[in-house]
Amino acid sequence: MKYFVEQAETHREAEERVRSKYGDRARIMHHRSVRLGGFLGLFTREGVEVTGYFAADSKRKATAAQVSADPAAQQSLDEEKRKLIELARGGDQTLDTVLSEIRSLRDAVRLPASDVHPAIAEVRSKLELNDFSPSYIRRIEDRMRRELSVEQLEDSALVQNSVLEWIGESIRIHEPRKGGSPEIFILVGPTGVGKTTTIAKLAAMYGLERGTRKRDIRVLTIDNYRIGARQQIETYGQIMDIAVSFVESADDMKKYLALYQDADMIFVDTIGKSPRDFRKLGEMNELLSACGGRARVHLAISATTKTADVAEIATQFEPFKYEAVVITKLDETSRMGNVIGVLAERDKPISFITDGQRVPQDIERATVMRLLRNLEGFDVPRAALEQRFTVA
Ligand SMILES: Nc1nc2c(ncn2[C@@H]2O[C@H](COP(=O)(O)OP(=O)(O)OP(=O)(O)O)[C@@H](O)[C@H]2O)c(=O)[nH]1
Ligand SMILES: [Mg+2]
Repeated sequence: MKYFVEQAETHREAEERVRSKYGDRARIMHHRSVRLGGFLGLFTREGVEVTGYFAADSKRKATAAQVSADPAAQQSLDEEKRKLIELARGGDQTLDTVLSEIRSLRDAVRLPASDVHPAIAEVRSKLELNDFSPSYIRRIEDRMRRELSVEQLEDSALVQNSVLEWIGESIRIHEPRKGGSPEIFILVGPTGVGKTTTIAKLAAMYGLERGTRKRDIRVLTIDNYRIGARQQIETYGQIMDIAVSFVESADDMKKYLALYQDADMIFVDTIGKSPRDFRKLGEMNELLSACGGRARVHLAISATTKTADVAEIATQFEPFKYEAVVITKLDETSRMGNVIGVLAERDKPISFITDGQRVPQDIERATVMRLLRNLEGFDVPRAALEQRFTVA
């Protein structure tokens, strides 16, 4: 089989070049971004390289679809098979010749499957760049094939906006429900994801307005064991003038809840747990169950977590019946397709996003736009998408 390689500045230019140079039998198999031109590695510019092959002459070889529909094509394929068998029987033919005939026959039958439109291939590589899982990427590609015509696939802005809209649709944003008073907010999650920092940010966000007290806020922490942990939350409490109490048992928890029954909100910081430490997770769940059914549990997951780990965390913290996820450390990565994908698959909403170490500034309510804007390689058109995803 004959192959070709062509370079150009854009996909469309590369395709046109292939079509005018090689005609209708040229099939593009693969494309990739390359640097073009330049001198000694300097002054290069972005470009595209396409690789492809020449489809078999339709008079001689038929595609699978044609074979099933056309008796003449079937006859031609049978003829190919017969020749192949004869070749295999003929003692003077080498195995290589036989194998090469098998390969060309297989290629003729498989042709349509290897034709991936460059727009689909480009979206695939952008989604891979953002760490979206193969199953999430497959769903987006299927939707492109189903919902976008060939003309629409040529329109790169339209393709990008459609894909961003579909990603946006897969993100669920948590809608806080008004519970009884005091509201109890519990944050659980793996070690070091930023739970304590987030609790301090939330306490400030809900409790203070322009530095003055807005609501009566209390903080409980069940992290008494590690050196420094107690001091960390105590310091935040002192800065914000918010009372912090330390809880060691379910009885302690009940005692403090009774004591703070007139407060507006109680935030509960917890000890970071490995999602594999089932025994400790169980113990903590028992302690937290003293808060009763009206407590709202949120799970903190760092945006920097690997896909497989996000899935494991989401599963192992399920016994806490968390109703939403706080994504932390968004400032540390733009590759967060993993988190978006896993939460979309589990239909879990996102409540808050934290994007820095500063307390209390670096926290905001999650919005689809904020998450889309963080994606790598997409140029997010604010006006078009903001209208689509603005929270009422
Ligand atoms: N870059 C960045 N760092 C953060 C963010 N949130 C927290 N951190 C940092 O992450 C580190 C751990 O934060 P903690 O709040 O102690 O995390 P934790 O989940 O309470 O940790 P454990 O209690 O040990 O499980 C600290 O250095 C924080 O300053 C964030 O949004 N972005
Ligand atoms: Mg902590």
